[in-house]
Amino acid sequence: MIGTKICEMLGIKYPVLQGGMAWIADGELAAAVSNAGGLGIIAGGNRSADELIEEIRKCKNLTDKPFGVNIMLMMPNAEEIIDVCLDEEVPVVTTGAGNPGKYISAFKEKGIKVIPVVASDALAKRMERIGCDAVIAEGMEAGGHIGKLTTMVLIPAIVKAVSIPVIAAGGIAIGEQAAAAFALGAEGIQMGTRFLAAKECNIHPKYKEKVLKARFNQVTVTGVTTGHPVRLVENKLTRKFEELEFSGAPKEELEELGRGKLRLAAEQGDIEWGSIMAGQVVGYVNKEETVEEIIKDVMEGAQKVISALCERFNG
Ligand code: TUI
Repeated sequence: MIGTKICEMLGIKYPVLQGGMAWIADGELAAAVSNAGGLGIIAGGNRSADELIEEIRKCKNLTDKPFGVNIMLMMPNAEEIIDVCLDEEVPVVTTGAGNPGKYISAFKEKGIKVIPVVASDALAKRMERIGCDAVIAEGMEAGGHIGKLTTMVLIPAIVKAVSIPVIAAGGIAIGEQAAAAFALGAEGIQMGTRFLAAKECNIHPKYKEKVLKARFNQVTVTGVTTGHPVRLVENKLTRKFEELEFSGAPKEELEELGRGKLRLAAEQGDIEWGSIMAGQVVGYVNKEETVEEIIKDVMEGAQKVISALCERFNG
């Protein structure tokens, strides 16, 4: 089986991280991923400090394996979320939408691994310089808020730019894609969209059903004109957004339309006016499975592809 520096660093069996999806990734999903040998990650992005403590405790009750918390640095309560991670001594934090520099020494003192999400080689270099343990390089195939470069271009650029391990994210849901990520130099993979369909994922059943049924051509990107592109599944919300965006509506109006819409889809199940964030890989995600089945399928699939390639090229 594929073992990498990331497995050693994080104390996990498979180099598979579960994306810390806001409004979606709870203690139960994270524990299931960690119990299956990957690294489960609880979303900190949408929670109050007390709600996060509750999810962390739930996770700790369900697994004795390492897990992580994702911190959205641009959230107004980010510092409280960071304090919770320090107090609870969570083994790993991943960060998004900002620079975790100010907090690195506090995390280090507690032995907490820090792994920021980056979408450029310049930011990856900065993250290495300030002492991060690894980076998650997220290509624009990913769901939700996205950068500009594809995984195919971004991963080798970051692998060449830094010497800390690189975890590939964006556009990975099947063994072939995992194998490709390793070929590009990644030491691990992070998946979000495929875990949306996990039995242990507690999103509203209508969100899950939409993900299972969505075809490749139903995934779209809104917010290109506002400079905040978001990848999601087409519905009334995305059509309204596009209409406003291309009629030159002010930025504020567009931002107002997007506000609170992920919660509306993930918690309330409003799949017409809610934000159904998902990556380009959504077309590969067609059945509900346990987290264990998902990880096994992706890792065994990758192994098969790599063996077949060795056979083909080495005779
Ligand atoms: O964060 C994501 N994807 C997301 S977040 C989300 S929903 C949400 N929105 C607001 C609050 C809570 C939840 C849906 N999808 N990906 C990680 C990511 N981070 N991609 C890119 C970045 C990033 C962007 C800018 C990292 C750093 C950065 O700037 C740092 C700097 O100093 O320049």
